[in-house]
Amino acid sequence: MTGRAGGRRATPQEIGARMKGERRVLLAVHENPDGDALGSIVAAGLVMEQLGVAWTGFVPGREPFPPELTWLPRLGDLVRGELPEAGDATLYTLDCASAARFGGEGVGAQFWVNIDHHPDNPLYGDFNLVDAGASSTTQILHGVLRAADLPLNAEIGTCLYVGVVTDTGRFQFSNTTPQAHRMAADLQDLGVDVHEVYRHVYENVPIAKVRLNRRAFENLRLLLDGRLAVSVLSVKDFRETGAEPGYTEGVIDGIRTIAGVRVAALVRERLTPTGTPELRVSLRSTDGKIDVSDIAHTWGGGGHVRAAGYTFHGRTEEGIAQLEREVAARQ
Ligand SMILES: [Mn+2]
Repeated sequence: MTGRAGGRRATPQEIGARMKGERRVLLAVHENPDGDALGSIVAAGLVMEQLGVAWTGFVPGREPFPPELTWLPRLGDLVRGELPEAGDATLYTLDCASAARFGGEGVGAQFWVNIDHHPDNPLYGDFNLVDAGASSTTQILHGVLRAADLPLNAEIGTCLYVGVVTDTGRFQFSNTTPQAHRMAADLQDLGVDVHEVYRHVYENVPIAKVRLNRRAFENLRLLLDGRLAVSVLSVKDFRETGAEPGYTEGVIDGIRTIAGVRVAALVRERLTPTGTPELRVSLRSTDGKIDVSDIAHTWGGGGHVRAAGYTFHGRTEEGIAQLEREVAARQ
């Protein structure tokens, strides 16, 4: 699905005004949610609560959330699995590069608001607030709250902060803009405890995740003279370390630190219910010169220039060989 008939770009003020007038909303984010997705959906839910708007939050899939994020408020209220009927509720999708990413193609929403920062977002909503220059979706939300004078307190601010601190790699990645720092300063002024967030997100790692990380380094392959680093995590690696699927969050950030690496890839093997092999591939471009979202598009995935992902249907060696060819063709 591309745009809806009559769909258009909307300003933060327009989105904020619409939020104030809502009676019921359905909030949704993408499958395998990261800190930005969960921070966005929970922050938006808390804002709705303050406005007296009834809200339902939906996260596709049934896999547990990444352990470093389970302390966020209201996660237990989020609906998993099947997308609920929108009914008369306005649908807000957050951090979703495409309608397919939250499983919502054809969802019966009367009005659809699309808030995102992925450059390849096709503006599928009735209102689209898509800013590829924003470091995180929570930064765009913060802009909406400030532009329309919507409720913002330390609890909401903490959720917004989690999105920006994780999506910018703790204010280190190339998307760390002055605006990201200004937002962080504003949130700190509201009472967000940044060290407490750091403790929760980065010093609360389950030992099984540390072991999984070690496996990722043990399984590392340097290809194309060290310019492509690929690590494979097999079903066996998860079983033997006791790690859950959500434990891979951030593992690729270790792989990308290796000197000389221009593209880092983390390949997770999965078996579909029918028993056919499937790979979830995450990609990072370290210097930004190789557009990994372009590579991800080859297999129907997407993302940003420097961070993207896709699903490969086939065997691991074939998937890696094809990835190697695509990277080689772009350097
Ligand atoms: Mn994001």
